[in-house]
Amino acid sequence: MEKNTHMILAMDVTDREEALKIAEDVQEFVDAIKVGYPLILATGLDIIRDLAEFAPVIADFKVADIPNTNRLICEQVFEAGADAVIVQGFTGRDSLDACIEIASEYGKDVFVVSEMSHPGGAEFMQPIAEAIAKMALEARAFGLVAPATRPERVKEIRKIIRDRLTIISPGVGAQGGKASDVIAAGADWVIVGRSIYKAESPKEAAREIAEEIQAELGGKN
Ligand code: FNU
Repeated sequence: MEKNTHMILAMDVTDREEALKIAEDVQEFVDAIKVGYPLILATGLDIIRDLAEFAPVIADFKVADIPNTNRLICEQVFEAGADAVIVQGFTGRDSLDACIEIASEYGKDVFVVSEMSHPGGAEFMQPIAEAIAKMALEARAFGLVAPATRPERVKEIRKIIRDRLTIISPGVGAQGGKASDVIAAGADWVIVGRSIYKAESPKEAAREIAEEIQAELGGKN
């Protein structure tokens, strides 16, 4: 995945035409589009290929099953045209390895959730987040998903993985996180959903956040 704008759009609308229109409008400001259950259950798996015309697609299925089922899920995701898949880490090393094995067969990427961004994410996941980050590093995942709502946690995760894995960070805007803070804390990409797709002008909303990120980076990328 190329790192230009440092921004990923979470496309959680449930209408195909709306999704395609937004993708077209904001494509210059995003490095990838993340799709998950809301859009895929509403419109079908083909939406992945349709959106891939505009930007690489990350399939946010938070895959969390036994290795064999994980393997079958990841095969479907990559056959459908996704460039990356988001999987849970708490299911353990064998489950993660199954996803990474399939991803490498397809030449695609796996992101592992270490700790979720909502308040409940601090309840059970935060205490095991560092261990998940270490496992993802050892398993050679492509990156981690860490909370933009808690930039200090992104900093901790960054210390563990150093520059060997990437970090994508949801929770900017609607959940209270600030793009520049989480980029400063060490995230490679912020993930933004509602603040863009619910804005009166998704394009202008995306432009504003992209500019905030560029200002934080001061052109150093
Ligand atoms: P927005 N998401 C998240 N927190 O928010 N995949 C996590 O810890 C995580 C995620 C997703 O709040 C969420 O499902 F692992 O509207 C949604 O698609 O900006 C997006 O990130 C955030 O959307």
